[in-house]
Amino acid sequence: MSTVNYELVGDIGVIRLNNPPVNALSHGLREGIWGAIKNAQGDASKALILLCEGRTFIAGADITEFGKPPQAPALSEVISEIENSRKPVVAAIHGTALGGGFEVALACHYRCALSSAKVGLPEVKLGLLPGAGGTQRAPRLAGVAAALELITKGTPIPAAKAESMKLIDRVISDDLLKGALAFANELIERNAPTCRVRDITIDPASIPEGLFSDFRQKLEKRTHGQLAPQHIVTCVEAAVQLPFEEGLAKELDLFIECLLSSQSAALRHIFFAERSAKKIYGLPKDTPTREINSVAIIGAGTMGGGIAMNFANAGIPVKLVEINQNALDRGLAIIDKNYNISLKKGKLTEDQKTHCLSLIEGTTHYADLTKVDLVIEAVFENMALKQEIFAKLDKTCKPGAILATNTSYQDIDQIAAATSRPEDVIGLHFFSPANVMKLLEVVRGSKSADDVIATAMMLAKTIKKTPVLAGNGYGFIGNRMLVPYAREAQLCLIEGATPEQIDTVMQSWGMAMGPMAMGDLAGLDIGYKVRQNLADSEKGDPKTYCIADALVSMGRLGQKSGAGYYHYDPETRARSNDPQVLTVIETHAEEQGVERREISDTEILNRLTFALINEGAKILEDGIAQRPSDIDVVYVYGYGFPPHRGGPMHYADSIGLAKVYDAICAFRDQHGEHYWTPAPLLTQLAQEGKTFANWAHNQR
Ligand code: T1G
Repeated sequence: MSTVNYELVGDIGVIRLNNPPVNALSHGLREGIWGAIKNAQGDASKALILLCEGRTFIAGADITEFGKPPQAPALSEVISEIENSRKPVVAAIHGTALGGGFEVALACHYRCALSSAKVGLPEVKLGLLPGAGGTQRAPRLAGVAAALELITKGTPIPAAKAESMKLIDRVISDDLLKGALAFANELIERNAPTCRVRDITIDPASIPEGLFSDFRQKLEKRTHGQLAPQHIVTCVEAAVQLPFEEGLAKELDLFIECLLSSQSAALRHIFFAERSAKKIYGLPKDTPTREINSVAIIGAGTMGGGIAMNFANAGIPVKLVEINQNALDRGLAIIDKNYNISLKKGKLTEDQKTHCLSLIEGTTHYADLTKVDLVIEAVFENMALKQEIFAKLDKTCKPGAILATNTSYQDIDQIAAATSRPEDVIGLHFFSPANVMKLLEVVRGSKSADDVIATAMMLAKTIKKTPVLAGNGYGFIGNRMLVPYAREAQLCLIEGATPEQIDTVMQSWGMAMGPMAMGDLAGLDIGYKVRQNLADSEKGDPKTYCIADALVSMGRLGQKSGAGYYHYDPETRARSNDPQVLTVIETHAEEQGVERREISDTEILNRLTFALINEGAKILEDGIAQRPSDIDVVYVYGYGFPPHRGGPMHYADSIGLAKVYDAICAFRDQHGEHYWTPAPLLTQLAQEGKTFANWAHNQR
């Protein structure tokens, strides 16, 4: 329920907005602002302040209202009321003034903000563009080049930077109301005008030749295939070339086009999917959590080091455990190197780096772990070793300590069985590089206690990860779906495609990286080593790995050896096609009795994406994922699935489950039912004309 209160403080009319949790511009709030500004025109106030209760200034339009019938006053009407006020209106910003919230602030005549505040126009992350004048006002204050970066990136900026860009007039160090009142009184004393941003004009001659076209080209490389970014450039161009009202009209047209696009629907789906993933069916909201004030990581390899950084970055002391000092020193050196990379990128200061490193203490003694609240095992994927470690932890760690494994696919219950406290055991599956990737699969064992699960989900927010709860089954959610995806890539390869064709199809469709290039990045020897420990009967269909193993046998391990499916320039690591690989492919196709054929891009795309969807349906049937949107979060945040396609399950809904089902039946007829039997849930929903989203709704 939103409220808008008005109070006269001396000569200043203070308008306080309150619409928990983030003061989104719901219909009620828009009505309240509009009325308060209108009513204040006739009272004794000489200036007005607009500020918010709660944790933040207005954080944007109310996304939950999108797609519903519009209710007056529209945001544009509220903005006009503010801008045409006869008295100066001052926006007083704290928290994050985002999207429509910052557009309201830009419509005010002046803006002040707490030094801790951030402002931004993140609409592009929802497949939108600022639809309430942001593309017209921001360039008038900050300049065209800065506005293009701000709006196409969508990343909020701190108040001080906004002030340097003239987006904020005054930064306030402590008490926002007090500072805003003092600023407003200054304006009154100097009889400051109600200066409207819309009245600023941009001289077209001031724009460097080719600025817009060069920016468009650079942008396309970063956002290929996305609608909103290019439309933002068009809007900013209009801010230079057209009168304000015409620029506003242009912005509205393109905003509506974005709003109605499938890309925006997908991105808004992911926005809410990420938030609903934190909610666990059957776990009461008030489930207690355990305090985590100290952590230990077993294993200082790439993963262990990255995981340790997450906790140090959150200010939590970490003990990093290795079997000997050499291994420990290597691990600590990797961490130092990673911090230096972040330092070079300006992601942290020297002091912050020093502080984080001071929180990471190496040890080779388990005896140092007796008081830690959480241990995360991050050694290589050997079950016997993991069980040995958990048995030791069981004897060493205090009662109530949470014992977690970072395994990427192994049985949590089998690991928990090595302890006397399976209720304290859980999976925390990080993704490499662990200090960068947002996704965290929280894997519940059959005996994991509720408060352990709740603690893991809470901890994800502390270390800035996006958690998704997964059940304990091979590969959990993401890696289980990766198996058929990789399988189909390998089969397309041996049946007639090339690495470049497969990767080009998937990358131009929107995947961050194609499967062959991904294999080269991760290392072809990973799968090879796993298969070396398996009997032939356990390795599966040789057509799905013979090429990769042949390349490894030739010393072509991927990027790390300078060659894999591609050749890599030793200096730049730029990849190029290698005719030698085609020879390997053709040789093994012949050995496997496969007659290579022309494979269309569409077949490649559908075999790889529908394999994901079919496995996702099975994961839902098995109860490994709580909801289809959780699977979407996993694949977008952990596997480079294009967010503007919403994740595998949303994508399936968007093209229609009947189409997916029919295609899978055709693949079954062509390639056999071993790989292509439609999942029962997919079959049922397709036949009922339903979507995965419908199914999720009924599961609540
Ligand atoms: N509308 C409706 N609900 C919202 C919302 C919004 N704009 N933002 C957040 N929520 C809900 C969210 O779903 C969650 O609900 C709760 O608030 C807490 O959010 C015209 C068209 C502000 C940085 O893109 O970035 O303006 O799960 O868990 O981590 O040009 O929320 O509790 O039921 O994220 O502290 C532009 C989106 C909109 C900002 C706070 N604005 N929000 O992060 O909390 S489009 C945005 C955020 C627009 C104009 C255009 C973050 C946050 P529940 P949370 P948080």
